Amino acid sequence: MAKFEDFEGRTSAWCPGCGNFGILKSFKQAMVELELEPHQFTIVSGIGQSGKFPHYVRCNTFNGLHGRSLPVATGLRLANHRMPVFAFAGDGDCYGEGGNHLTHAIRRNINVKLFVHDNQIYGLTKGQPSPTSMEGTVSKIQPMGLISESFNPVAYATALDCSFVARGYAGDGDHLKELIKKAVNHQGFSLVDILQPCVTFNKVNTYDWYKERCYYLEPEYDSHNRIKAFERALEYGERIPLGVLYKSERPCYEDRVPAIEAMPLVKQVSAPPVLKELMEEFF
Ligand SMILES: Cc1ncc(C[n+]2csc(CCOP(=O)(O)OP(=O)(O)O)c2C)c(N)n1
Ligand code: SF4
Repeated sequence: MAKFEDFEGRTSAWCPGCGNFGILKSFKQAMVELELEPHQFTIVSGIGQSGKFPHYVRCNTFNGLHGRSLPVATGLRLANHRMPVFAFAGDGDCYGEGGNHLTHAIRRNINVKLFVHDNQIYGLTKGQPSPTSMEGTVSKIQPMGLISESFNPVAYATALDCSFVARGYAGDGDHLKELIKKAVNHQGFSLVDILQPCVTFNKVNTYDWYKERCYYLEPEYDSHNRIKAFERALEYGERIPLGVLYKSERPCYEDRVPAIEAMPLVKQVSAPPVLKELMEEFF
């Protein structure tokens, strides 16, 4: 069985105190407890501080383009649907530039687990407001305050009947680890929006700010009740619920593709020789 240290990747370039460290630790602990070995899963990312995540985990990885972690993850699942695929993205990466991919991954119900590092800011490009920044946020490029309303990812995903919708917090590693395990064990597209303090550029949504507001869903909370889930998903401000907000058991996309019913594409006979010759003409 793999140990925590077996997932050790390269030395991190994140700022000391960044919420990303909590996410990294919880993820590795979850892999250990799920008894997954580094070679047994793949993680993909887009661009941003969150996009560096695959550099810091020893496993199969792919660092894609800004906003494009989900198309890559979808392709990987169709090539080998026996391999768990975890997508990591920033709030700007996923809810901004990659928003359209999110919509269609939810609609298709591709069996990918998406973990969004939601620091309510563009971290890597030095603190511009992102889709989840609160209205009125003051930044260097919005000195009079942000005039757009904030995007609510968990309400959006619930409205789209997303198969698994959860919210975690980078400041509570044990709770986040359990959420990651639940998302991995769920069959279907899973979104875990993770509140992540950015200690360098986001001086509003700090560890103290979250501590005052975050609360845990009660044990008797019914995550299958979509109307109630939507009510909870809309809560953001004075109180912020953490936990599995919504679950909907729907068939996964991979289970409905006839071409991979018998075996994954990677195990199927490779292209006929004539195609190989044609391809070689291009090199
Ligand atoms: C196509 C494209 N557009 C814009 C950029 C510039 N860019 C790089 S990272 C980034 C913002 C990342 O913010 P977010 O996704 O919130 O991640 P964080 O860095 O906060 O983790 C932007 C706009 C890019 N690299 N590629
Ligand atoms: S800029 Fe913010 S998000 Fe990026 S590493 Fe530093 S604290 Fe983390």
